Formats: sequence, C-alpha cells, structure tokens
Amino acid sequence: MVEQSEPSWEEPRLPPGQYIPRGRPVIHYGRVPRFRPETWQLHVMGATASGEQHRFTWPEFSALPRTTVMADFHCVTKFSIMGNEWGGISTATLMALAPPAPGVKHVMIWGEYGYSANVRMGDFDRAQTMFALELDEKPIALERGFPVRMIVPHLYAWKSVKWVRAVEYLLEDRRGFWEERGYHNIADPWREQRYSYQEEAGEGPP
Ligand SMILES: Nc1nc2c(c(=O)[nH]1)N[C@H]1C(S)=C(S)[C@@H](COP(=O)(O)O)O[C@H]1N2
Ligand SMILES: [Mo]
Repeated sequence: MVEQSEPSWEEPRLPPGQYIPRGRPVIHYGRVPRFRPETWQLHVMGATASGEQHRFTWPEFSALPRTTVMADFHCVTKFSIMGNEWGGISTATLMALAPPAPGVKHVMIWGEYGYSANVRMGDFDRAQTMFALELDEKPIALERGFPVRMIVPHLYAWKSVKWVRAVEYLLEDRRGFWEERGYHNIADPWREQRYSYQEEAGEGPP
C-alpha cells in the first residue's frame, strides 16, 4: 500500500511585499491631540438600532470589560510589526451596548481632527477587531493613539484609527480619509489591496 503523505506547510506570517523593520515606526497625518478625560467621549452614531446617538464618557468607556489580542500589524508603506499584544475592549462589547440597525453593512471610524477610515461590518465585527488601550501591557503611547485606538489587525494599518472618538454605522459605504486619497477601500494585506485602482466591482462605493 502506498502511504499518503499529509499535506503540510507553514502558514506564512508576513503578507506579500512586507518587511520587518528595525524598531517600530510611528506614523500619522497631522498633530498628536491632547487627552482631556473630563470632556472625552466616544460617540456611536449613524444608523443605530434605537435611532439615538450613544455616548460613553471616559469613566464609562474605560470600565468596560477588557480582552487581549495578539496580532501582527501591517502598514501599506510595507513595514510589518509582528506579535503585538493589544489590551482593550472588543467591538462586540461596544456593539452589544450600542447596537447597529438591521441593514448596517459598513462602519466609519472617526479619530480626532477628522481622520477617518471605513470598514465593512464583517471586518469591524471580527473577533480580533478592538478598541485598544494598551500595547504590550502598558498604556498606549500618546503618539500611538492614547487613550484609545482602533485595531483592525487583518487589514492595512491605516484602518487602525488612532485617538478614536466616534463610530458611525453606515447603511451605504463611504470612503474615509485615505480611501478618498487613492487607497484601497478594503485593504486586505494578504491580497495586497493597497490602491483604489486595484478595486474590483463591488469592493468600493460607486
Ligand atoms: N488618527 C489617525 N490614525 C492613524 C493614522 C493617522 O494619520 N491618524 N495613520 C494610520 C497609519 S497609515 C498607520 S501605519 C498607523 C501607524 O500606527 P503606529 O504609529 O502605532 O505605528 O496608524 C494609523 N492610524
Ligand atoms: Mo500606514
């Protein structure tokens, strides 16, 4: 009898075209905002289930149950930071408290100063997508998004909005800051979805 060999391969960890740099770059557009805990709020708006806007103050938001996610981080400029331990609040926890209306298929994530990134609900809803307050067991550094940044580890890192202040549920897809400026609407690093000219029918708003 011929023995059948098991198919075996290692899952690659580095998406195509990415490299591992020395150190850990800090990248963002514009200035680093100040954090004012007395006035800070996270808004959940747009097509909510109740039709009302939800607001979380800093004491409310920071008291929500925490989880930990181990994930790699892939910037479209081609560096990847492997094995980050993010601590924070899962999108599932937020959505249970501030649910979307039926029919919401997209989400706009807003940072300070009007930075934004859109993701599909299926990407927002992933188990690893979270609001991160900690990186490697320490509060996130000011320039990395303190007090809260989004982490969407399976998409290019421009979707991981720093200094996040609002979540907007969308009935129709809309482009965020970089998506309007030539970057791919979906941004899957495994498919090298870097630029909007690569988008196929149905991958972006008309
Ligand atoms: N608010 C905000 N968030 C942002 C950005 C930005 O310009 N503003 N840049 C994004 C990009 S392009 C990257 S690569 C990551 C960088 O995160 P880091 O500075 O922790 O490496 O933040 C993302 N989040
Ligand atoms: Mo980036």
